[in-house]
Amino acid sequence: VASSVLGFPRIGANREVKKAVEAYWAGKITADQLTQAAADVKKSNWTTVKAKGVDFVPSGEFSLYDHVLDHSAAFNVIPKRYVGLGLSPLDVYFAMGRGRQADGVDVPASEMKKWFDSNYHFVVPEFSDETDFKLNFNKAVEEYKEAKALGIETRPVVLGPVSFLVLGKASKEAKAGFQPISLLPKLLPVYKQLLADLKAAGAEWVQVDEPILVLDKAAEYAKEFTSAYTELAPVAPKILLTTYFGRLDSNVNFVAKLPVAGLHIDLDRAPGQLDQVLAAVKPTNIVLSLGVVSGRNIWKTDFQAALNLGQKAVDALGQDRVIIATSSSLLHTPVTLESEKKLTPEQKDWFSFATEKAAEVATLAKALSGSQDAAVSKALEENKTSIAKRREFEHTSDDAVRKRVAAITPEMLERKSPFAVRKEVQAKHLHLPKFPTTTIGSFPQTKEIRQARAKFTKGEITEQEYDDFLKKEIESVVRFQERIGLDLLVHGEPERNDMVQYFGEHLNGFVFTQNAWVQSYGSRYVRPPIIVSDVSRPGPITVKWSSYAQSVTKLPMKGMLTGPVTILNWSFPRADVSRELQSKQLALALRDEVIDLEKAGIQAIQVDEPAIREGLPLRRSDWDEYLKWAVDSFKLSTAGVTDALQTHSHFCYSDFDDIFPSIQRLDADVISIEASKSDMKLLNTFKQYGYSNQIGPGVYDIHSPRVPGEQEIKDRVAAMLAILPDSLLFINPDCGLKTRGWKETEGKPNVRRSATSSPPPAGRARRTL
Ligand code: THG
Ligand code: ZN
Repeated sequence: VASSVLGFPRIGANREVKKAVEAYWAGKITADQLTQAAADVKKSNWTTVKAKGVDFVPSGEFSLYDHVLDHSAAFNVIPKRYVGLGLSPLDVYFAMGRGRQADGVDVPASEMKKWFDSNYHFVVPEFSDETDFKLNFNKAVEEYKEAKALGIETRPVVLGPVSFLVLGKASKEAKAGFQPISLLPKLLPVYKQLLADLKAAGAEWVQVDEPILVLDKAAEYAKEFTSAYTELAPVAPKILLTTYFGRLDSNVNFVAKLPVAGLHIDLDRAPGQLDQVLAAVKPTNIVLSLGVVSGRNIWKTDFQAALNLGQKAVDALGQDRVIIATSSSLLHTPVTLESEKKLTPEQKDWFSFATEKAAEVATLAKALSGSQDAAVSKALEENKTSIAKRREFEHTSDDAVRKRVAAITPEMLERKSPFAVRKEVQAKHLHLPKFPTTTIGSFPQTKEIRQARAKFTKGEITEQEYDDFLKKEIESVVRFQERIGLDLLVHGEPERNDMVQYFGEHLNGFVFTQNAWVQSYGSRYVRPPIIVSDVSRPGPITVKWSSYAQSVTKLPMKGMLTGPVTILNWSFPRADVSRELQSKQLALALRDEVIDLEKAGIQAIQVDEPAIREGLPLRRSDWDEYLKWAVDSFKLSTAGVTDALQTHSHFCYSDFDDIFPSIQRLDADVISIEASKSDMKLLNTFKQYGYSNQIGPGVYDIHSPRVPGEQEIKDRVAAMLAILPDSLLFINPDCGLKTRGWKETEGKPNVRRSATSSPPPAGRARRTL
C-alpha cells in the first residue's frame, strides 16, 4: 500500500507567496525574484511531504495565483482583451487574474467562481471557436524536472481536459449556443503533447484531476470522458484519474471502463461509495486511491476508521492496488500546526494541518502494509489516545444552547408582516430617496488599521487607545460617505480582521489560530475559525460600533453582521454534530445581536450570506435538505425585529438560477448581489421568477483594482432598469471595499481618468441617475 498527497498548500508556511506576489505587483521585486520566492516554497513543500514518508509527492500544483489560471495560460486560453497589450507573459497572467490599469492599459479581471463547494475561487476559462490551443509552456514538466533536480521524484498534477472545458464558459465573442465541450477534439492533441513530454521526462504516473465527475452533469459527458482517455492513455504516463469533494454514484460505471491505471475517490466526503466503487473496479486492473485523510477540514484523522476502509479495499483488491491518500488537494487546509503557539496542548492534539496530514497518510499506508516499524505502532497508539480524548470532549455540551435550538418554533422564522407592508413602514422611518445608494459594508483595510490591530493584539497599545483609533476611523468613513452623497451609510468595519474570523472570535464554541491561513483567491487568504463546541453569544458584538457610527450622523446607519450559514461555511466545522445544528446555534446567537442592534436605534441591518450558494451540496438530490435548514437559519437570525427594521443581505458570485425560490424565501427586505461580471444574466433570472423584494445588483467589480469609467456604470444601471422595476432598485458596488485602497475607492487612479470624471465610484452612480 502506497501513500499519496494530492496537492499541498502553495502559500508558504509564512505566506511567502502572498508577500512576493504583492511585492512584484508593487514593483518592489523583479520577476526573477518572484520566481525565486516561488522556487523556495515549492522546494520546501516537496521536501516536507517527502520527509513525512509520503510515496507520491505532488508537483505542478503550485501556483502564483490560481491553478486553473495557470492551466489556461499554459494552453493559450487567453481572452483577446489581454493579447497585444505589450505585456510580458507573467503580466498577461496577472492581468487575467486581477485586471490591469496602468500605463495606458485598462482591462478588467476575468470572472472568478467558487471551486466546487469550497471557499477557494478559480479564474473561469473563456472559450470560443477561435480558441487556439497550444502549449505556451509545460508547467507540469518544468516543475517535475525542478523537483527531480532536487533529488525528489514527484507525481505531476494536471487538470483534466473534460473538467477544464466544463468549468469554463463561452467567451463574449463566441457564437450563440457555443458549448466549450465541443472543443475537446481540438484540445486533446495539446494534452497529448503535454503528457508525452511528461513521460519522456521520466514521470511514471500523472495525476489527472477530473473533479466534475462528482457532479450530476458528468453523466452527460460519458462519451467525452471515454474518447479523451482512450486517446490520451497510450501516450501518457500511468494516469491516476482523480475525483474529489463528493461521490461518483452511477458515474463509476463508465469511469471504471476508462483506460486509466488508477482512480482516486473521496472517502472523507463520501465514505459510503467505497463498496460500489470496489465492485466496479475489482474486475479491472485499476489501482484505487482512497482519500481517507480530509483535504477539507483540520481534524486529526481517526486512524481506526481509516484503516477499516483501507483494509476493506486491500481485501478486495490486494496490497498492490491500494493507495492511501488525502481526500483532495491540501490547498484548503493551513500549512502546519507547528506555528500555532496559542492553542492549548489539549486543542492542538485535536488537529492536523497539511504537514501533519502528510504524515498521517504515510503512517496509514505503512500500517496497512503490515509494517512492524516501532514508529508506526507508536503513531497508531498516539492517535487512538488523541481520538479518545476528543470524543470525550465532544460529549460535553451546553445544555442551555441545546434546549434553545430544540425550542425553535415556526413563528420565530417569520417577520410580523409581509414585505409589501414592511416596505411602507420602512419608507416612513428611513426616508431613503428613489434609487438609494449604499455599500456592502467594509471600507479599505489600510495599513494603519492593520498596524493598530497588530499593536493591540501584541499589547503595545491599550484597549482604550485602540477603541479611540477605531472611532476616528469610523467617523472619517462616515464623513466620506456623507461627502460623496450616499444614502444608507455603513461604519466601514475597521474593527474586523475578517467578516467570519471576527465573529468567531466573539462567540463561545470557537477556537482561532494565529497562522492558519488558507488561500481564498489570488494573493488573498483567510484564517477560518474552528468550531469545536456548542456556539453561543457571550454578549453584544457589534452594537458598540454601529451605535457610535449612528451617533455621528443624521443619515441612517446600516448594522453589519455575517449570517449563520456563511459563518458555518467559512469556518472549519465540527465533524461530530450536523451542520444544521451548528447553523441553528449560530442563528440564535445572531438573532440576539440583531435584536440588540434594533434596540440600540439601528434601523437597517445587513446579515450577509455570501456563502449560501457554495454550501449547496454538489448533488441535486441533497439540495432540499440543505436549503431547508440554511434558509431557516437566516430567517431565524433576522426575523426577531419590528416591521420598521429594514433587513439587507448580500451574496457573492451567486449562480442563483437553481436556488431562486430559496433566495425569495429568505424574505430579506433588500439583497445586494454580484452582477458586474456575469453580464446581467442573473437579473433576468430575478425577473423571470418575479422576485418581489428590493435588490441592488453590483454596479462595479470591487475585486479588481481597476476603476470603472462613468459611462460603464451608467450603461450598467440602464441595463438593470431595462429588467427590474425602478421602485425596487438599490445602487451599490458588487462586494465590500476592504481589499481596495482609498485611491480606487475614491476613483481617482490616474490623470487620464480624473481629467474626465472626479466623483468616486461609490457615489458616482447616484450622480449619473
Ligand atoms: N472572508 C472569508 N471568506 C471569504 C471572504 C471573506 N470568501 C469569499 C470572499 N470573501 C473572498 N474574499 C476575500 C477578500 C479579502 C481577503 C480574503 C478573502 C483578505 N484577506 C487578507 C489578506 O490576504 O491580506 C487577510 C485578512 C485578515 O487580516 O484577516 O483581504 O471576506 N472568510
Ligand atoms: Zn460579496
